[in-house]
Amino acid sequence: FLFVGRKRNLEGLEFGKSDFVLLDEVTMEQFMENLKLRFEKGRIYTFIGEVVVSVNPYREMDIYGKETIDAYRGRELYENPPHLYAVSDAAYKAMKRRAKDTCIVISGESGAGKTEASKYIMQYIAAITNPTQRAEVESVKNVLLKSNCVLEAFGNAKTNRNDNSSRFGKYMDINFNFNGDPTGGHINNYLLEKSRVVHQQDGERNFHSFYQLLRGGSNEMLESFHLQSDPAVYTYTREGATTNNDRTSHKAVMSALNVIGFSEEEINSIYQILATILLLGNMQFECDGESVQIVGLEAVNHISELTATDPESVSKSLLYRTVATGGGEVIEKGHSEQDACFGRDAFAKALYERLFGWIVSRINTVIEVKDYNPMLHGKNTVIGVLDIYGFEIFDNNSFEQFCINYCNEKLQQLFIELILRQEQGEYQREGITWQHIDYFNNQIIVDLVEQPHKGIISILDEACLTVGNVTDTVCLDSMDTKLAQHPHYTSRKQQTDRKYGGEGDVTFMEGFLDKNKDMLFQDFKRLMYNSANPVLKEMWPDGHLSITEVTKRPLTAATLFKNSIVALVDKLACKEPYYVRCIKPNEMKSPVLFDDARCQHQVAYLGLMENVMVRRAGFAYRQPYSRFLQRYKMTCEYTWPQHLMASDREAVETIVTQHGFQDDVAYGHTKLFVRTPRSLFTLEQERAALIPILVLFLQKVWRGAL
Ligand code: AOV
Ligand code: MG
Repeated sequence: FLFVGRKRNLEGLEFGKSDFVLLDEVTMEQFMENLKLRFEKGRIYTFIGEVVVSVNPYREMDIYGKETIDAYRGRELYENPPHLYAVSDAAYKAMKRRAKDTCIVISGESGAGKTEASKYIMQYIAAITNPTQRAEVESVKNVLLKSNCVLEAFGNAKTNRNDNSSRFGKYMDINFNFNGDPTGGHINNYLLEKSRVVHQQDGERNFHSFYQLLRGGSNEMLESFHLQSDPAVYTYTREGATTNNDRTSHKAVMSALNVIGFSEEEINSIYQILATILLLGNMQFECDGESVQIVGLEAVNHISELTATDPESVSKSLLYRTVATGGGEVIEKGHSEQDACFGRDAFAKALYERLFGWIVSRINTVIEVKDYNPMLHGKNTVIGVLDIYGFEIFDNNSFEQFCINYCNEKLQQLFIELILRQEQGEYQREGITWQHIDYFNNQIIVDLVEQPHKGIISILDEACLTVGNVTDTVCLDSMDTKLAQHPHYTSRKQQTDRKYGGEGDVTFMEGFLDKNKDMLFQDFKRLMYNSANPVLKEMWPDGHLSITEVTKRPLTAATLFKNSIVALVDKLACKEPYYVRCIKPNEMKSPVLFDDARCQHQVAYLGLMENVMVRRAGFAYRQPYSRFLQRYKMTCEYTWPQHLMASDREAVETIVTQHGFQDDVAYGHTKLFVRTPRSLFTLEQERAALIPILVLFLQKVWRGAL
């Protein structure tokens, strides 16, 4: 009776099954029925074993407060209803108790709730650590949390799928000391969608930061930057309207930058760069028959003032480029009007990309772990949180969607690998025999994209490096020929099927080669390197190279991206993974609509059914003997007082045998494995039936009746 423990917070069956492995049968129908029922009852999280499936509620939920945090802190996964906090706590416990590096991988399509989930996870970790409120730890936590606000302002934008869509990938390591308190962290960012700086699809916006500056910047600031507050005035922000949020967000971002430790000078430089980009966007060129000129020199003066460069160099870099001739001679070549526009846009995009990269590395210098001595402080462990751009299909899909969707395929591959490996590893460690389960293995899709010589990236690179006029269409033709036999390759020209997991076809080719080449004239780099503003200069270290020193064939954007994603996957693969699988319930951002077809589609391509099957084909539940005993000993009359003498395992065997499900279990070295949920149900029911009797009994004891 002493083992009733703290009050458990389990849900009733009217909310459906809290774990998909508990379904009576693993059919898509039952899976969907359960998912829908839970969504409608406001239960947005459901387990598949240790994986949390989340459905975006599209409304504020009262499930993230202090009380909930307290309920999950330090508890085992199955002791509470499914929640992000349960998986966060599991990752934290593994890290703290077993000194394991862990990671939480959040996946799902655009708008499914990944970024929100990553923030709740970080808030949870912040809330449960540093109980003694040590100032230096508090400050690390504060910076980690505030970095979200800054990165979202500069890296997120409204798309047609999500009003706050991440346009970069983010992987954040949080470091912990032997006490389990955060000591620092590191952020890796992946391919920012910089083309958005100069062009957005209908109904979309540029990055939030621009509107925040225009709406939230003080009059003095805007005046000194030569800006007007109306985004409609600027070509780069013309399409997107500001919202009321922009003003409040601007304040929050300024304050976050301060808290993180950006100096006044640095903050000012950040906004000067944004202003420069907006002014660049409005710059026009005209051809007077012979040479190309800038229309209206005022903008040149403003840009030179904002970037601390001289006006002649600004206009020169916009109108000419330095080229090395075959004979080693260096000449200045005037741009055509078209080249000038291309150069201007490439410059604007590069300014933003470098600014973003610089902000991330500046945050990293603040949060990097300093003075950590493993001899003194014990092993330095990490929890990594991955929140990357989700799979997306638009009416027009381009190079960015190709990269984003490739990245999602890679993560799906990792999920397949690790979930299988994790299961197999656990059975092996515990000495249990295990039967293999078959999956659709998307490795074939990953190979199609990344294989050396024959993959899509290689074919693209080849086209980019070929001298002469290789157009997007020529490249597509070459791809159509080379990949004709591939079972998963089609192009719009051949137009039959689809290539990626989404509905409809995803084809993309226009502008691919330019985006892959990602060319920026060296003249712009030199211009920025020569800036008198040290912050700006720092962002362009490669600007000191003269045209003859510049590497002829830099790696292409796709190859750089591929390399960074391969490195990311390696980093994740050596950690103990925890998964959050996000589902978007509908396309209307509605809190009540559950679009069956859309949801089923996501369940299918996320491989959730296979996930349940693997979990079930093996053993649905596993629990360390001590835990099992603690929870169920009350259901067995023989364990008292024998259990005092017996080992935990022997006592568990007694309980199992008494309930007659000895054929349904396997005994591992440290854990009991239960094959079907039925057995556990029996125990749970019996336990639930006993609790009121127990409570009555205890009340009587209190009152002295017994
Ligand atoms: P994403 O990160 O998965 O998309 P977000 O996390 O930005 O998606 O979620 C999209 C929107 O859904 C948010 O702005 C919220 O309005 C709402 N939402 C998501 N999760 C919750 C929640 N737990 N509670 C309340 N509202 C929520 V993308 O970055 O586009 O792939 O690239
Ligand atoms: Mg996001």
